[in-house]
Amino acid sequence: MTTSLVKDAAGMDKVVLREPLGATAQVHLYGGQVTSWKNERGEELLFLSCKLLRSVQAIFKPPKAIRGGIPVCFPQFSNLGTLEQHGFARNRVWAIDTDPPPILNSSGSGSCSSNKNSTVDLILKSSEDAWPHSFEVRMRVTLKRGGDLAQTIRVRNTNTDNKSFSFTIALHTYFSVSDINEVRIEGLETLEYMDNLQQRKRFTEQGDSITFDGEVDKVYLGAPTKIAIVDHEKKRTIVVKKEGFPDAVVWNPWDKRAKAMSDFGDDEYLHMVCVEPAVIETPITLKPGEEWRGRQELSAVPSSYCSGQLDPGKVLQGK
Ligand code: TA6
Repeated sequence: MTTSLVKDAAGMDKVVLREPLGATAQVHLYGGQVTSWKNERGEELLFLSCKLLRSVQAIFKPPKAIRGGIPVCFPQFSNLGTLEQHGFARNRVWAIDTDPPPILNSSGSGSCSSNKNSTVDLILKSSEDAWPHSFEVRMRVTLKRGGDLAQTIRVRNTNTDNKSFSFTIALHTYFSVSDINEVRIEGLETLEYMDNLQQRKRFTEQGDSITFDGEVDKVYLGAPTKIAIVDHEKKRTIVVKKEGFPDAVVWNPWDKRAKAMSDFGDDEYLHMVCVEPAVIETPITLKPGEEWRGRQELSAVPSSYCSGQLDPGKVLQGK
């Protein structure tokens, strides 16, 4: 298991995590953003815009956010407030947290990072942000033996007066897919959702798995702890497990919106889908000294109906 701090082509600091079977992950300090997650065969599982990859210097200029990977939307999701779109955490430089407090598991005992995993701890502290609160956001990114990627994020209210604060938050994960027309999402059937393309009007999702034939921008409420992204062509299913995030966002900009985004290739909508654990409907409120915690764990498993291998439905039922 190795963890190393290096510079990328634009001279930006990033941490590279490696596990013995060959899987890797990269986390940029800028935005505290996971920007790569590869399986043991070196296949990239996250989407990062080629526009960015082709000309890092040209496109990637702070305070612009990195288009792809796992941006952290905090303390505001989308335009749900007075701050900039998706808050400021994704365009701040995070620091390496050299002395993170243990992450207490449900039995209250600490779970330090084990040597079976490759881990990095990052921290974002309040500074001259447009947000009148003192806070600490800690994030642990872990590449597990075998290649699963886990992300635990903790928000603490460190106000010294008795002021509480509220926030919305999302891990805005961009997954790489073979062809969006061949992808379906399982686990969100029959759920209530807010449609961001219709002024957040509420609807109920149809009973079948979600497929794509146009722009999608939905916030699923009370989403289950497991969601599966089935990529037929790649015979691969990504399982997203989440804790502490009641909602889940599904987004694909499709063609028109893709053309309108300067940091996104016109056809790149075909090769990505965002599935984002989130807290949107009911913001979190923390009193001074209080802490909120959320977690996502991503695993990529081979799937193919014809071979009788993984049946996403069974996965979601934990079978
Ligand atoms: O998560 C979906 C969403 O909120 C969409 O509405 C779309 O705006 C997307 O995020 C990307 O936002 P960005 O600010 O990164 O362009």
